[in-house]
Amino acid sequence: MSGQGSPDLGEVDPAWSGMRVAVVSASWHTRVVDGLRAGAARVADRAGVVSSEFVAPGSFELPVLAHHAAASGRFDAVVALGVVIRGGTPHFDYVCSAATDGLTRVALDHGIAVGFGLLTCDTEEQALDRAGLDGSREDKGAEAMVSALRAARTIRDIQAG
Ligand code: DLZ
Repeated sequence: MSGQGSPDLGEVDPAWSGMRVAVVSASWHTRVVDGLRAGAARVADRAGVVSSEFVAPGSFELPVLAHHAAASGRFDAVVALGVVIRGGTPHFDYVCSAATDGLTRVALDHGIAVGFGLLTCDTEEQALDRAGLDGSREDKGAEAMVSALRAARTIRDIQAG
């Protein structure tokens, strides 16, 4: 997938102010994940969003943390951040699909917006290029936060009728 057509990360909707977001992030590849977390936090700060951070051991555990965040009823949205880098075994495919399917399930089972900030890359260079760091071409942590807030806002509109 290319980054073309991604949302305008500078655009902040005043309606996002006061929204509560759980940010769940994995602990692998800390330089990249720290970049994703910083990107998400930049958007949250600009938008006046209250974010709470929860750390998972690895990306495989992101869905269960997202599930409990959603089930707590304390949050309007969840943002999941992690990086999985392909190795020499099929492990990559299992972790990626478990995390992706699990996060999708959380979104649908709880009817909550889940921002998908899980990078699935062949190399660490590809991940760094998407981590919102100095010299990165893309900022996937910020994109995941913007997407979660937009979806959460639209869910509110749908529910309000
Ligand atoms: C085991 C594993 C491997 C090989 N690679 C990654 C990775 O690139 N990114 C990541 O977030 N987690 C990785 N993990 C850890 C799994 O997600 C999980 O935490 C462990 O299998 C323990 O359940």
